[in-house]
Parts: sequence; C-alpha cells; structure tokens
Amino acid sequence: MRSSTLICALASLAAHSVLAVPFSNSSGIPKPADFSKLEGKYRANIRAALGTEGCTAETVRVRKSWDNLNNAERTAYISAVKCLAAKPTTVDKSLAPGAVNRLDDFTYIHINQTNLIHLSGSFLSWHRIFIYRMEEALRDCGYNGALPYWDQARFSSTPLKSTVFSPAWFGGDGVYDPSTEGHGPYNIQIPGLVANITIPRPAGHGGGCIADGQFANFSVSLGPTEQLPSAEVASGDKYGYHANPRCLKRNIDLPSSVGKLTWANATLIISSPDIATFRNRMDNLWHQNAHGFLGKDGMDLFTSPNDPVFYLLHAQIDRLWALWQGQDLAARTFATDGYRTFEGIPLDTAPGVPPANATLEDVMDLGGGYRPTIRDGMAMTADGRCYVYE
Ligand SMILES: [Cu+2]
Repeated sequence: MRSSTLICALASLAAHSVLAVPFSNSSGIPKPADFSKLEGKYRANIRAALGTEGCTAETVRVRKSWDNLNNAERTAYISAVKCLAAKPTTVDKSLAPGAVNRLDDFTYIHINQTNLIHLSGSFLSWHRIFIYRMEEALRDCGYNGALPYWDQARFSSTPLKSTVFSPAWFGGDGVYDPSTEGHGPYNIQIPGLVANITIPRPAGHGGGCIADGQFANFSVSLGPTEQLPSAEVASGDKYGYHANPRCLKRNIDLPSSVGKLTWANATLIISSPDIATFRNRMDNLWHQNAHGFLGKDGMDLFTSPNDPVFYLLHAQIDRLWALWQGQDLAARTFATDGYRTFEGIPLDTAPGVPPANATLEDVMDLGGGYRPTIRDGMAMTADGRCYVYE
C-alpha cells in the first residue's frame, strides 16, 4: 500500500514537471526549459558585451516583466505616465492640432511614420528607439525604473489574469458596444498607400470605454486613423491629427491570445535562423496578435500608442528581438531586411517610387527633429541605450 502511494505521488510529480501546469493559476504558465535556455544565452552574451560607451554592469537598466514588479514599482510607472499626460505637447500645432500632451508627442510621430515603420525594414529599429525615448521621457516625470514588458506567453490562455490588466493597473476590457462599428468584426482600410489594403479586425468582447483600472477616465485625442471601408474621408483629417477627445477603448479578443501568444511561438520566433524568418514570424505570430488582443485604440495601426499598454507590448516585441540578436551578437545585432514602406507598397505622396529594400544607412524620423539611421536603433548597449531584459 505504502509503496503504491509513493509511486502515485512520484508519477504525479513527474507529470507536473513534464506537462506545463494548466494555465488558470495566478502565476500563469511556467516558462519552458527551451525558452529559458535561449534566454540564458542572451543574458550571458549581452552581459559579456557590457563595458563600452559607459554601459556597464553598474549602469545597465534591467527591464522586467510587469507581472514581476512590486506594487511600488508599478505605482511609480503609472504615476509617471499620468504625469506625461498632464504636461503640454511639444508637437507643432500646425502639424497636429489635436495633440494635447507629452504622450501625444509619441502618438503623433507614430501616426506620421506608420506607413514606413510597419511591415518594413525599419520596424524593429524604429520601435526600439521609440520606446527607449518613452523610457527617457518617463524620467522627466521622476520615474527611475526601466520600461516593463507585458509577458504575453505567461498568461496566453487566460490573458486577463496578468496583472497588466488588473483593475489596480491598466484595467481590462471595454464595456460591450453592440454596434458593428464598435464591436466588429469589420474590415478597415489603411490610408496613405497607393493600394487599397483591407484588413479584417476580429469581433472582440467589448469595444467601448474601459471601465476599470488607472486609465478608466483617461482621455485620448488623436485618431482613430484606421478607416472603415465605407467611411468617406470628408473631414479633411485623413490621419486623425485633429482633436477628437474621447475615452480610451478596448475590444479584448481572446482568440488573438489563446494558442497564439504562447511559449511555443515565442520560442519559435527566437529560434529563427535568419532575420527574414524572424521578422515574418514576429509579425504574423506575435505583433499583430498582441495588438489584436487589445482591440480598438490599442489595435489601430496608426494610433495604437494611445493605449498605455502599447509600451509594454512593444517592450515585449523588443525583448524577443533582443533574445534573437543575443544568440549571436556579432552576426545578428545589425541583421536587417525588408522594404522601405509597408510591404513595399508605394505611398500616395510618392506613387512613382517603386519598392526598395531598406538599408542600415536609411534615415528615420522619430519626431522632434531626431533623425537617426536604421543602424542607430539596433544595438542594445550602445548608441545611447543601455538595457537588458530579465
Ligand atoms: Cu508601431
């Protein structure tokens, strides 16, 4: 009797260590060993590369999962975001009359550059600089931590169990909006390209104003920019640069997370043999699904920085790129591919410019007169940046 009980206990222990513990517990899905191995190699390589350009083991910022921060760190981060929301915009009002605050400085340049920086060769580099500038801007508001990331894989089966979406922090879904425009599914069109690109958007569970959390009464102004195909662009405000004060909305779509933002897919992305494979998997398996999960403001291709979760979402995108680069820093830090525009489609402002591949020397626009090259945005512990992911 005793020995069979012991065997049962051992068998159940073994089952737990082999199978991922099912998802619904509060600590989420455990990180699998193959992911940890890739992460370990990244950490060892990036730590060994410290010591140049003033980026040392003492000065390096450590970016952590939001779920691993303590409440004091979370409070400090949210306070700094709200502080930026209370500071006046620095954007030229003739460019974006609807820009209100320092967060809009970021949303404005993201709108302005959208057709150049998505599904293109500058995607990874531009967004790395973009979120680093947010990390810096938060320091103007007294925050001295690093940008946290939203570790989607840990809660891919029960994403709203992540503390990111807790009523104490970023809040959860928008209230249910029964209209098709609010709720979906619907198709949207992307302005500014010579081709008529139509993208399907899922039917989520909300669509209205977020009802809880630290941003429940938060007002956003720029956008939305994605257009329903039936919409006339009669307002003369094709990109949503004019003031449109409204609540922050979400339309949470579980199928964008469950079975998609998984440890298996994260591991597959980091295991990509080359940059073309990496970028393709990153966009199709992860980036689009992470935005698709949020819905509404956080999914608008142009104005998604309106949802403060954007910066945690993109810190995770940046982390997966960092882990890929960190497998072989010498060969991968500056690996690049992709067109100069969205899928290589000409812009309507330059319809005669044929698709061309981006190069490391291409100049990007990050706003405020800052125009770095693609190369400038690729290193993690040089060119003005100094951070690692934990
Ligand atoms: Cu973006």
